[in-house]
Amino acid sequence: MIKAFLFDLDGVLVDTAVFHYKAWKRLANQLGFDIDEEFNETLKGISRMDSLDAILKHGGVSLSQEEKEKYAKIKNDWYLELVNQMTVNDILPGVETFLKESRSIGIKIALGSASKNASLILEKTGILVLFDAIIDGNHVSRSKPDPEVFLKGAEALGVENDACVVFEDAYAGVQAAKAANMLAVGIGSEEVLHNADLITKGLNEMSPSEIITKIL
Ligand code: G16
Ligand code: MG
Repeated sequence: MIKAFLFDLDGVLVDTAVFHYKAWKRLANQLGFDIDEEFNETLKGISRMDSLDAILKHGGVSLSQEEKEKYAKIKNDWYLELVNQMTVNDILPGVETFLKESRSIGIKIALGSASKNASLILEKTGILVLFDAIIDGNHVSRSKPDPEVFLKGAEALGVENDACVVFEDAYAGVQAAKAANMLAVGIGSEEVLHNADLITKGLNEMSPSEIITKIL
């Protein structure tokens, strides 16, 4: 029996990838090189410091740990300028209805995100109150595909792992869900998310009850 839904943030509930991209691009430009959208795809779901390492490698730049921390903070300040302008209009289509319907049929809800800014984003978009637990980049030490973020989510909700469904837009996120012995709904294309148990284009495509019926 399905008792809980665990949601990734970026790409499932909101589209903050474009803000990350703008801020990372600005940083790369300041360091004398550029990144494009194709490269940005490889950063989805990856933690802030791991993203910075990948970007510096891409630009052929090497920095000390101290400099890296300085630049990660600069990028995050630029990113937060964009996040602070977010409103309820920045939630992806169908998200609010999906969360409310899930709650109304007794499903518990947790967030499982790599972002350290997750609570702020949920608050700005008005959906924080719909969550029973928030597990984000401040609570985990290992990035997806490690299952840590989802295992902690199930634990916080008091639900067995095999009674959880994870909603993810990244291949590594689906891998994390499977490693946690959970079911996974891939949000996006079949090409990328072929490791998911069920694939849909967005939370506006299927109701929570339909997801539960189809995935079992
Ligand atoms: C998100 C994004 C990543 C970002 C990470 C950390 O992951 O997809 O691009 O690097 O969070 O974000 P922050 O710098 O805010 O801590 P997720 O797991 O929500 O898809
Ligand atoms: Mg994501």
